[in-house]
Amino acid sequence: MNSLRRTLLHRPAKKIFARLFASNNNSNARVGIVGVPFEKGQRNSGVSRGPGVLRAGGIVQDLLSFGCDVKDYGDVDYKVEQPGTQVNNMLEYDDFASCMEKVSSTVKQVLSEGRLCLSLGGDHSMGVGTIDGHYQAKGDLAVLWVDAHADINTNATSPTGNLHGMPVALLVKELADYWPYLPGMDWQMPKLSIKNIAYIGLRSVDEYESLILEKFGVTAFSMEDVEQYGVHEVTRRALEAINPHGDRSLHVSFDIDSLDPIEAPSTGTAERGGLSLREGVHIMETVFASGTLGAMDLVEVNPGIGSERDVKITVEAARQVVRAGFGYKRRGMRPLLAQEIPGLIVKNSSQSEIN
Ligand SMILES: [Mn+2]
Repeated sequence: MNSLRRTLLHRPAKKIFARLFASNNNSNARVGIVGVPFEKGQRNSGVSRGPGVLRAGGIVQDLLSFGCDVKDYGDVDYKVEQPGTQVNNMLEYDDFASCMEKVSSTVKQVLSEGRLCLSLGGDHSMGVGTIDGHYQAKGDLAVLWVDAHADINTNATSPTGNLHGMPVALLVKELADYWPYLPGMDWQMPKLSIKNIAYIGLRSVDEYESLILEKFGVTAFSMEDVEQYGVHEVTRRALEAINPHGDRSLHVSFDIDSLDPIEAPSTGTAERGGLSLREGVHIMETVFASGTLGAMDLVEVNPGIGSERDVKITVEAARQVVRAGFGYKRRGMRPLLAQEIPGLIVKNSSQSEIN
């Protein structure tokens, strides 16, 4: 007994644990990161700096720390293809159409290279690009839209003309006939079924949006549902409704304003009475456990809003939500074995804060 004990004590801890645990609970996810510094879908400046502050805040190191293999594809860059093209009640339409085409092709590339895609916004209009790219790579999708807002206005119903309130309406086939012809958007076909989208966190829904949700029987869990059933049950029901057999690739579009402004104050359309950070993390832990995640967006972090402390806690909240989605467990992770220590590939080092 004594000699065995001595032998163990003379080995490095890593080796002992390598023997004790044939398997481990680390993630080993392969992740591609895409920055989308686009802010023309709304009127607050600053949200284009979201990808920068999230990278600087440590979002990449977080993923590396528990075994993810990360490739940073840098920020999406675009040039306006048809400058001056306007569509009624769609602000900055020409920039939007050109940028989202690039976002779509980049997300498609990440997924086709066998990685999960994490897109960092940017405002929520980028969901048109990320979900289109995901659809092109994987076909029939399930979409979980975690947000205080439904983002399902058309240009005919939007009270503001802000494109970040319209992405869901642009993506779903059931609303295709409600749009005029959209020049420069021929690359984007509304293929997604509204039946395969579920919302969690709603608490600021416009009148016509409410009408659409009701008319199409959309799976929508607002804050009172979270209160009544609890976040675990709501998430379980949402995933069951949009992906009953688990055979669709899941896209989670996570607006940081789904969280209560106490948790995430630096965002452009904050609504009080939102999800706690714990509830946001729980949603993403449940998503990871489902094994269906294909891509995630983290949008609307705006470092131009609030104090330095506000920005800091907003970025920290975003980091916790993201790492949960890619396999981090609050009960703790096991140490990485030597062969699992991941690499980091940076495609465009000038756009990355890490090195
Ligand atoms: Mn929102």
